[in-house]
Amino acid sequence: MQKDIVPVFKRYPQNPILTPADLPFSAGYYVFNPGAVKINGEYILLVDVFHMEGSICFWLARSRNGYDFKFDPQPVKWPEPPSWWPENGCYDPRITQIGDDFFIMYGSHVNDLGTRLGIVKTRDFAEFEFISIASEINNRNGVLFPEKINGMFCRMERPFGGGEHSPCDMWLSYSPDLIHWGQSRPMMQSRSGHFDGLKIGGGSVPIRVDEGWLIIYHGVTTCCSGSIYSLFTAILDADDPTKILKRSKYPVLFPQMPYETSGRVLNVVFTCNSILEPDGMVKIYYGAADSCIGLAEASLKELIASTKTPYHFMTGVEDRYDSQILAMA
Ligand code: BMA
Repeated sequence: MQKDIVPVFKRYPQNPILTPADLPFSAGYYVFNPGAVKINGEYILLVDVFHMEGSICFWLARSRNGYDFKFDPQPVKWPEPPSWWPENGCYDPRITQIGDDFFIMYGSHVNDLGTRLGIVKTRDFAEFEFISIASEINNRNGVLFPEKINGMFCRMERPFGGGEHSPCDMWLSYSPDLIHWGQSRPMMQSRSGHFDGLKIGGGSVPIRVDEGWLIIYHGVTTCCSGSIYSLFTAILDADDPTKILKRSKYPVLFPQMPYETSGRVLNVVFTCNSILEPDGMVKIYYGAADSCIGLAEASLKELIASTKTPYHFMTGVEDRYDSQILAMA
């Protein structure tokens, strides 16, 4: 029996929308995994640029229509980290607006020491203020919720302890001040036998919907030639986001196009953002093969409708819903 699985996100036909050739000079080999916001009609991407010195810095790209982007002439003037954490790489920014402030939670890397979650604040994307190195062990995929929950800042995170491939599941932590973090709880696990069977991590900033919080996260599986990074959705309880109400069974986007299947890292689609438009469409500006940036769109309604599989903490998934199987032959 053949099942035809159609991903919910539809790619922009002119993808990729940004490649290294769009940089103002040949500073970077690869551009990928941007954070994104829309402010007063302007789309701003904070882009990972993998440069010739072998580390990653941030560069802004801007657009008035959400499709045609232009890089700024220079990279971002990123703030100095504390002397005890001599950051020599920053990547995968998630940008959360709270009031007039934009908080950027990102992977802060120090050679030989590892990766922590860093937090930087801006109001205008011109001046950036360092807030904290906000994790004690290796941690990535930190995503700050856009509202306080039970009076506290709240983040999804993916601590990974020792090695890169130690169990990689999603946790949730709270903070009164964005500096001290705690009340950490496990939140969501990888699902063996699925395309998110090896590791998972937060992607976009959660979107508040009637049922709770909709998130787009990445899930990894392996095959003989390495890892495959796809995107999935889940709906979390509004007041206790460690409660996963539903999860998409199949990826809402998975690597299929040549610019996603080949590049610096093969078979990767990875998002750090989503933009909800007034007409109910959701845009994601996703990293493709850690090399360039694609745009894909889906309606919020469809994303919610396709997030159907009930999820039971530690016992896995009731595997009954074939909501995304559109045709069977
Ligand atoms: C993850 C992060 C991402 C990257 C992905 C695929 O662990 O490092 O920045 O896009 O791997 O290589």
